[in-house]
Amino acid sequence: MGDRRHKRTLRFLFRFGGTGRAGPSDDGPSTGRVPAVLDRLRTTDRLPSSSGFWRSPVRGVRFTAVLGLVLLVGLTLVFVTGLLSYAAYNPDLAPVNDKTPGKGVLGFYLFAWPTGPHWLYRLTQGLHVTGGIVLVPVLLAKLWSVIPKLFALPPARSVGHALERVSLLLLVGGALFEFITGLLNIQLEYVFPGSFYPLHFYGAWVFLAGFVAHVGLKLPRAVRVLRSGELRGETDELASPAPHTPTISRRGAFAMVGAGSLLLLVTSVGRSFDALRSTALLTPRGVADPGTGPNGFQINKTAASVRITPADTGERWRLTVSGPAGDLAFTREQLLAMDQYSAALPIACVEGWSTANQWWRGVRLRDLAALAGYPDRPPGVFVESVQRSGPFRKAALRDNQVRDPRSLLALEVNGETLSPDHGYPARIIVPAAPGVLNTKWVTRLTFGEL
Ligand SMILES: Nc1nc2c(c(=O)[nH]1)N[C@H]1C(S)=C(S)[C@@H](COP(=O)(O)O)O[C@H]1N2
Ligand SMILES: [Mo]
Repeated sequence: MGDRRHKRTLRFLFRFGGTGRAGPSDDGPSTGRVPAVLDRLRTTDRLPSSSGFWRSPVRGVRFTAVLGLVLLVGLTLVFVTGLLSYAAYNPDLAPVNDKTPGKGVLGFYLFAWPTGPHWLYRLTQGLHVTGGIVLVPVLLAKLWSVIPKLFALPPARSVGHALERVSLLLLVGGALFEFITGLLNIQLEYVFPGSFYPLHFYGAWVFLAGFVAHVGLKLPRAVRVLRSGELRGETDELASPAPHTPTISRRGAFAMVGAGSLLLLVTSVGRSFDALRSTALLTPRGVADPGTGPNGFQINKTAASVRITPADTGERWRLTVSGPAGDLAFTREQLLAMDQYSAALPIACVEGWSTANQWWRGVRLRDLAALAGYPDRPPGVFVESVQRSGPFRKAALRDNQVRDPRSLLALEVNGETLSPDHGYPARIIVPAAPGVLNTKWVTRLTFGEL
């Protein structure tokens, strides 16, 4: 029967615009599918705007719906942990912490980042970065599954359809932008000096606008399609009208996407766990080999890379503590003579990597606040390092962070003097805070004035 239909089509093509190269004898053995010669003749199907152009038998609303639901959950997690990451910087506390001062109402959700549990930022930022990496194959598969619609003509059938397509532009453009800026930032370390934060922050909100619109429009259908198991009378506008013979089943296609995500997961999670660090193939290391021993853990920037010389941190170095009691200067020996406290805390970087707890030892920030003139309820503190240029050489900490008895001006780590690369002579360590707030090579603490 199919053969007869082909013949009819052939006759039609011969009368209207056929090339004349093919004759009925070229029809070849009947395969029940469109003969190859017809493929060449139907020139309209060679345009991506024609549904006949897209012939993968894998495409279909069910395939797209499954990927869509995975992304709904996954991207929501990545978005929320991203917002948390911004809040964790304490941007509303002081201009020095805020890379997007023009955010206006987009900062509505900011709150005082807590100091516990001490692994909080390790968790949220690990989820943000590793989650984003793992979702890459799902995102690509989802975009592939709907690509025929990108070329569908007319571009807009109605005002509603035009609005929907604009929302898709925000969604797809926003998602690709966020993935690309995020991946570049963690792979290449600050490729957009200073501008990564605003790009990634505003891009996230553009993405969200498209995401919310898209979920609102599509979620009911996706759930219906997946619940009922079949399309009851609905057309599958994503399925090819003339699919190729399958070379992979839908299940196989899902398995392929899943395997891609799994591969990214096993080569990424190591960024969050010391024992797996060597498996984190996709994680750049600030310093390829931090060595062994007490100071042998991940180093973000070395002292040399930010041009800190032994003269900056040697005999002449002082810690200035200021507050209502005036300016007090201390040598490292004087700090070591004060009451020393220990805290087991990790370093957790915005780039997603984190270390296990390190055993820090030094002077409590609240004790230094008391010396500065705040014996009871210490306020926040403005921290400055000897570093003369570059980002993250200054930071502001909130009062809850100063008050936490585990917040230290650390002088030692894991039982040894801090190494130059980990912030000798003194560095900040605060529970649950992002690495950027753990200023190294500290030289001045100003309590109460941020
Ligand atoms: N002065 C100064 N302190 C700094 C930084 C910096 O660039 N300059 N980088 C911060 C960042 S982004 C991180 S993740 C941690 C890393 O600490 P580590 O190198 O000891 O692991 O240090 C923080 N302290
Ligand atoms: Mo960092």
